[in-house]
Amino acid sequence: MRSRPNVQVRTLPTTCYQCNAGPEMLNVRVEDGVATEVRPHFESAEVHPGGGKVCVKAYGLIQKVYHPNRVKTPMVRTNPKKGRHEEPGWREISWEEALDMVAEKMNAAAAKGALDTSGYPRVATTFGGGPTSKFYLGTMPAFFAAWGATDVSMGSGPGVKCAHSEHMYGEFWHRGFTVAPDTPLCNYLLSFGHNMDASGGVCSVKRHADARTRGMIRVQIEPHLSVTGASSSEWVPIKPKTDPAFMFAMIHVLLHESSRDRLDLPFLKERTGSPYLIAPNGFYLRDPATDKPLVWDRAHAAAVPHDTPGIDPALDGEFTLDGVEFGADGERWVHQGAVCRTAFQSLVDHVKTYTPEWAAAICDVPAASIRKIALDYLAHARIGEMIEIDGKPLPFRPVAIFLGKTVNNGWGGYESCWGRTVLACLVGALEVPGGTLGTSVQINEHPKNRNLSVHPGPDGFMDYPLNPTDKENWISSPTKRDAARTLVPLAGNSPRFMGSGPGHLSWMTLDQGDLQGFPPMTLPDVWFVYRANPVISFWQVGKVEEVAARFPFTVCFAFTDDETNHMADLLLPECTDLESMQLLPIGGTKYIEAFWAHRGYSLRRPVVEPASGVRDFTWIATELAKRTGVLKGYNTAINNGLTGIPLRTKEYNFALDESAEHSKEEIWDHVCRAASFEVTAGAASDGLDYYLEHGLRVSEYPRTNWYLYPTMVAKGLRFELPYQERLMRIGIELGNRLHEKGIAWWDKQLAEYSALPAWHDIPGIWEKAYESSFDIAIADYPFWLLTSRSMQYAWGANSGIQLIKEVADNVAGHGGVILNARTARQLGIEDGDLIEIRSPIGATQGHAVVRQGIRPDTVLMIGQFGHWKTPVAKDFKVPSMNSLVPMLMETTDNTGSGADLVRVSVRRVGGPA
Ligand SMILES: Nc1nc2c(c(=O)[nH]1)N[C@H]1C(S)=C(S)[C@@H](COP(=O)(O)OP(=O)(O)OC[C@H]3O[C@@H](n4cnc5c(=O)[nH]c(N)nc54)[C@H](O)[C@@H]3O)O[C@H]1N2
Ligand SMILES: Nc1nc2c(c(=O)[nH]1)N[C@H]1C(S)=C(S)[C@@H](COP(=O)(O)OP(=O)(O)OC[C@H]3O[C@@H](n4cnc5c(=O)[nH]c(N)nc54)[C@H](O)[C@@H]3O)O[C@H]1N2
Ligand SMILES: [Mo]
Repeated sequence: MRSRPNVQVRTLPTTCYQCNAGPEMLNVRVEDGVATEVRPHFESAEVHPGGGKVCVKAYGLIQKVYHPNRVKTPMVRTNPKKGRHEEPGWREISWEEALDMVAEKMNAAAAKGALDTSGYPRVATTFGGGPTSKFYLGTMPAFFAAWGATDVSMGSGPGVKCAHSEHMYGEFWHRGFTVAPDTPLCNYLLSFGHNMDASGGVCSVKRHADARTRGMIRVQIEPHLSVTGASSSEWVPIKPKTDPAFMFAMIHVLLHESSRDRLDLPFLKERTGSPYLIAPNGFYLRDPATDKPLVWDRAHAAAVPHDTPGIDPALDGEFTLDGVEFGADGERWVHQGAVCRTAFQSLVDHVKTYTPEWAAAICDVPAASIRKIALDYLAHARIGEMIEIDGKPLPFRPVAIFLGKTVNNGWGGYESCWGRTVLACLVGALEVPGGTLGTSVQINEHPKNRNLSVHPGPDGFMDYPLNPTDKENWISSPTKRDAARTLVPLAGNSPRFMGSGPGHLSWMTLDQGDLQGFPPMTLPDVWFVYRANPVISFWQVGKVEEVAARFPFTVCFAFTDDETNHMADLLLPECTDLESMQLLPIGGTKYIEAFWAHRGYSLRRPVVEPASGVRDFTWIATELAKRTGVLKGYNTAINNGLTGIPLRTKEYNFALDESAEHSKEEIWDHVCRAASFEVTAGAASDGLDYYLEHGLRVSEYPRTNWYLYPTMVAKGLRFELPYQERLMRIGIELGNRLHEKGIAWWDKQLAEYSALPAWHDIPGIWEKAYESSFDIAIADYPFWLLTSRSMQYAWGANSGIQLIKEVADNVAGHGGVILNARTARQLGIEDGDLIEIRSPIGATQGHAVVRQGIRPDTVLMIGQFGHWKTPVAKDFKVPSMNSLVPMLMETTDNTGSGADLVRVSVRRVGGPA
């Protein structure tokens, strides 16, 4: 860059967390107080798995801070009518007035009682962007903690659209809220619809490139050829939502077409529930003296408790035995001479008919291809080999399976997650080097190290904070609008897992009427929205838009106008990425492939003076705490660690004076001191100045912590696979509770609690749901409409930034509707033609992008657009699937999630623009 005389130039380190592949460091060049350039942060090259490089999205931050359409002062609505076609009539007001107004509404709500007549919190928040919004909220979480009952369950994009089923099953089975391959060591990777070269961020892109250079084979199995598919060894165009059948057939090949001793038998015997015996009613056969599940010990030819030392448990086989069996709700059977198979034998029998030929017809993939992939997977697993990590010998199993968000979510999510995890167990590749890893925990403690969340639970497995399903403790009336604790045992109750139940329940019932047996759905008195745009990012956005317009008092933190804050009563402009301050946890193991060999903290800091009129979140939180009378509780919450690190522990004390008001610098200085102490194991306690100068502080994070296996061995625990005895029991109990209340509308979901998931017509669920809900013939909607990530865009969050669009326009697939060349020919459509895409609930239009790289029965829209208010984005004229996907109980799975897909028709309506 040219240098000009007398210009003060500084390069300041800060942190980007625009999507959940982060956070990562960047450098910003600032000339005379103006941010002019984003640069890599090579200072962290040694610790950052991406070598300090910066993601494309970070380069948009300069235009973001100087966006001409920014909201730069609080604004109040003057038009009491709300709706797409109502102008809000924004009037500028002072921060004093705005904060007083919020506090007055909150205090008025509190005066009526924290919960409303239906038992729902009167204050609700919708924070978007996966988990990332929390890392921009400063001390707001401490404010809400001090405030009390807040409903975090009104759905926006994240949650039910987003790896939601995987979050629960992954965390249940192996503390994997998010699951990833151990890419640095993996040699053979199957990806069912995970588009990591777009969605994985810098660490992932670099790691996958390095892995492919050293010879890792990556097979991309997905209906459309994503950027990831395009750089993989092979693309397998599978039919949408049939992935479980493919994986079931792989299991068949491993169990029925190759010899048993090619599997990891010690892993199956010692680290899984495979040898457990199944009694006649489908639950474990137990020892009457200890209640422990029994296994057949080949060494002594006897049935013994699973944890008896020195035994050789049988994997295969059927035995005639005595014992007890526990069912649901305390049911107990005593057996004499009962015929019992091992869990493993049950699995073998279960997949007997799931041949590659059987799957071929379902998945529309040749049987030979499925068989070859299964055998390649097995051949690459290197069963029996060890590798040294940080001086410790660990099993080396360099094969993994990665699932994308439409595969691991909604119906088919359970089957896919189970199939993937069972395939890992068969070759001993779960939670070991080279294999499949969990990379974060949210439902369990402890976020800083997954291994600390491993505690012995029932039957030799890990414990798990299931929501109660027994008669005495079942939470019969929902505590939040998504009813997670009532309907979803696996959701747990962690404050860190925000979107834990069917987040669309509120939108659906506010629109379609109440659910029988549940209290009437209510609107919250006060609704806060931040970095979420449910009127664009959710399903059936036309309905969401109508319901959002009915909320009595909506406060939106606003960057520019957007479709959701168009319905707000108050807009509050906060300091954005380059203007705000927060200390963030960095490294360790986190979402997607952000697992590092270091862990610590990095600072997001104002690199430029904030625009006049915008305020830092920490200041906003403190002001709200004062005005609502919770300042002390707010300070206590900060001291207790609501910013991510406690200020007071047994080892140190950097606590704030709880009765006083503190500036943002003071608060973050204390947090920084605690962070320094933690990272240096007590050697340092530097505050804010250190992080302002250096940007981050990390220490080594042992790579052995990436793997749960050593902890499982040390604690003598087994992974709860393949047989889901516990899930079967809670499913029956949940059904009993709901039926006692006369609730039958969750019965389809209850059927998902099976011990061994069987194939059922998963795509057919959508087809039947549409036919029964809309009086249509599904044949009139012959195509599956899917969506896919764009690397340049963080959801819709940066769609108003010009530079991002300029880059994206150079990447194939943006800007229209991707459809297959043959399909296009049959429909008389040429590349660039204007086409209509119609689902049973509506129609939208866009330009055809004709490609070979998509199945003939599939169309695809990249990203989430369809904006009608967001500046810049509203002129894209790019359609969105979200106006076409209905919210239905039938398309909701037992975890409460759905999937981003819908059946549509396609027709030409005109030529190119
Ligand atoms: N079609 C389609 N829809 C999808 C998906 C898809 O793949 N395709 N994916 C789904 C998934 S998995 C997810 S997680 C969700 C995400 O969906 P959401 O979490 O709802 O996120 P966005 O749509 O990105 O909304 C972000 C909003 O924040 C605003 N914003 C951006 N920066 C700032 C800022 O600095 N300050 C303030 N105050 N506001 C800001 C933007 O203007 C935008 O309105 O989307 C879901 N929806
Ligand atoms: N740059 C960037 N990165 C992001 C995000 C972002 O917005 N921008 N968002 C983050 C978030 S919140 C999430 S949830 C993740 C999502 O990350 P991914 O899971 O990678 O999600 P997508 O790219 O939406 O979808 C991946 C692929 O799924 C395929 N697909 C759709 N349906 C099916 C099916 O039935 N079977 C199979 N086999 N494939 C199918 C599509 O072809 C698509 O290419 O990305 C995260 N990372
Ligand atoms: Mo997501």
